[in-house]
Amino acid sequence: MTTREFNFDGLVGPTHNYSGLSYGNVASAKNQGAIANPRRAALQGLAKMKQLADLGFGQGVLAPVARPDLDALRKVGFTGSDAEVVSRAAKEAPALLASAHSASSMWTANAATVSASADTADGKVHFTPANLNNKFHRSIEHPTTARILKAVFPGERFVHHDALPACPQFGDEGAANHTRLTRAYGEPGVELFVYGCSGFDLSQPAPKKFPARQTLEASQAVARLHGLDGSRGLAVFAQQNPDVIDAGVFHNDVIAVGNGPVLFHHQAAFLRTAELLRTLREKIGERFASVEVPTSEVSVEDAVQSYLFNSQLLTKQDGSMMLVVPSECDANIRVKDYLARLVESGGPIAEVRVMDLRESMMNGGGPACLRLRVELNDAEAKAVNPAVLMSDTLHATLSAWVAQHYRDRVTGDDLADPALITEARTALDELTRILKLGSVYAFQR
Ligand code: SUG
Repeated sequence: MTTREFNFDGLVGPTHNYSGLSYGNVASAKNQGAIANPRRAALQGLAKMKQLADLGFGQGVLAPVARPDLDALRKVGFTGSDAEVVSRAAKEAPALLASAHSASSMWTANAATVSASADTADGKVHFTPANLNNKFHRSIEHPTTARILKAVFPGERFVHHDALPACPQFGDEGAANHTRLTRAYGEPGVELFVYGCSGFDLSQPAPKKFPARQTLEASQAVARLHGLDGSRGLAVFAQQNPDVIDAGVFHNDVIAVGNGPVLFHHQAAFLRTAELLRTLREKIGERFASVEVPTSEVSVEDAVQSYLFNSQLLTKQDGSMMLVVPSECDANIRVKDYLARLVESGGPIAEVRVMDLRESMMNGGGPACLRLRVELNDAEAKAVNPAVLMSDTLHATLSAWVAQHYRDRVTGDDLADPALITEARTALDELTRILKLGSVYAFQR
């Protein structure tokens, strides 16, 4: 039986826009008010999926949640017809209108935390959708995300939990703060949960400027739910360095990425680095390798600007590793030079591949944000809804679907256009048929 990693990328939805909704995310703030191109954004994402599928990696696609979310606006007091709700929100609360339109579900690293069956006490793959409690526009994703995950991973091999209680003490951002390390796929591993602060013990270190979105207690709850009790896989909890959160590292995957026995991370990523690396070496054994990037070579600021660590670290068929980085890494001379030295060094990372994901990057979402990793053995892979697995045909179908339904320009003003509601619904209704998801959207139920 073979076990391999699949990446499930989020498809960018038709209302992709730049509204500066994510305080603490430097790119989101910087690009507030910029003109978005949803069509280009979706095609960039599909091109990444296609490239990785062509290289032989397991690749799937996750549908976006439906936007605008008019129910979310009705819940906060906007009444009347759909068009009236949108026009009142545009006048009285533009930030709420933007929240209801955000295409943020594209960043599926935040969709859920996933534990491999090799790690869990009951030998099943576990999913906990992230409550994304720190930002209103993201906190309204999980009900639909949960339905989509159930439609993609059906049957008894998969266990779907509810999102954690929706309060800041249980703030949970999903796989963006979770990395699975293992000697080899299919073997029990260490699930590394990285949190920003304690939700209950306020005497613990915490960032001073920007919010810590993930709490220790949320990470512990997910580990308990998934049965990571050490009988097979083991949960390890480590705190993010609060200073890097204040420098714009709003998720751990902006400063570290792991795969197999390798952890690629910045020197300043964690609060107690030496202790963490010792634990990982002890649990994973000799093959564990830390590739630590020193501040003297790449500053935290360059890491945040280039998204060097928001890369995909993938094991190729020959066993060597490849790093998929955004083109912003190529444009930053210090990062580019570092990557050249990294490949020459003869370490575990043998290749770097650059991809253009600019539309997503302008909202702070790089290659790693756009994908949810799921390790699957043969039997589990067979149980996945086959309509979501990337192929030449699916890529062509989805590209044509995007070309037919997506605008190439969306500004803040466009969000008040009621025509966007119908356009998005028509597109997504058709998408659920292409991906054979059933009626996952509220407007279909
Ligand atoms: O939650 N940006 C997302 C980016 C998420 C990146 N994901 C990971 N690092 N895994 C966020 O901050 C910006 C939307 C706007 O400003 O319009 C936004 O939601």
